[in-house]
Amino acid sequence: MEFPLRQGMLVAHTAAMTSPRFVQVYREDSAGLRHELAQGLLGRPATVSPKFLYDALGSRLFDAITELPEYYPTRTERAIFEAHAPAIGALAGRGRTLIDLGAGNCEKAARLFDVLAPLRYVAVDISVDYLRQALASLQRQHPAIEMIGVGADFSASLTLPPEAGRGERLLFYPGSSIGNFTPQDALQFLRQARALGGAGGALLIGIDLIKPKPVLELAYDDPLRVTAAFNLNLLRRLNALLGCDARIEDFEHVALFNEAESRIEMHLQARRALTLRWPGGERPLAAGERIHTENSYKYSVAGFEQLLRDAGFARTAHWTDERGWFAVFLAS
Ligand code: AVI
Repeated sequence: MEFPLRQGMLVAHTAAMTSPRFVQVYREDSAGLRHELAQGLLGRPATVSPKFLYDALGSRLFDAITELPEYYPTRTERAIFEAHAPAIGALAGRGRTLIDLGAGNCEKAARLFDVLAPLRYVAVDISVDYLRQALASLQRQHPAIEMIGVGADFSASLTLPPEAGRGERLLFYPGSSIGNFTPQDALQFLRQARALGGAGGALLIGIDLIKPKPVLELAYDDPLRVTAAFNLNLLRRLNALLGCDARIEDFEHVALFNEAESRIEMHLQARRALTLRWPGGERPLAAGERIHTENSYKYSVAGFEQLLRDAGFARTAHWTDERGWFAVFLAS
């Protein structure tokens, strides 16, 4: 203990920075969710928004999907970040506020802390409860980075509470999550991202690219049937949230690549004629009729560059893997 005073000061400083702050903005409106689900089921074709895929079990199933050999996006994106981290860091710049949209376990952003050296890390997810554990342990490892967890639903509108702070912002949206928006909604999202970044802001985003149909379809219909479980879990959510009487054994998981729309579609297909019933409504389904549950759009590099330009980003750079299956874009 040669320098007790300095050491004491260091401990005090570290202690001040070891607690992430949390702000919950999103409030669940169960009547609104019931209405949304009922309207979707009554549509032609019937639909359920993919946002309902992610309850506690659905999120675990998605994590399991990312470990499947057939689901290439997660590991391909990780390899791109690993291979090009110095170049990405050099272009993105150090000392920014890093805003992680859909942070989950915060792992992907944390891997970039070394090259990005953010001053502040804002992890956004639908519920701060999903973020608490991950952020607390990350804060212990990186006491000098100010950390804030925000519970917000940015699928409707991309805004942040004042606690997210200002400073030069780098928005981070990995995993090709933008692929789950229609191209029109993706454009709207990118425009909002540009506005949220403000002057000097930038966006680091992962995009799944068009590739041969068999590769795509296997990634969304794996032989272990984890993706099938992920999709079928929606029926449990329908039952829990809407009071519906869906039986999992009455449906099968369907995933197909719609080449004209450049998207993987997931559906739940009725194995027999049946009627779904819930308080205040019902929806007959013929044998083979489908509930459309998710789109996952695949882009070309040129197509996504154009979308970024249409959203108002002036400069873009991108990195891909050697097979050209996935791309990471930096837009400013
Ligand atoms: C979260 N999102 C980017 C995934 C995707 O690939 O579209 C969701 C998913 N659906 C089935 N498998 C994975």
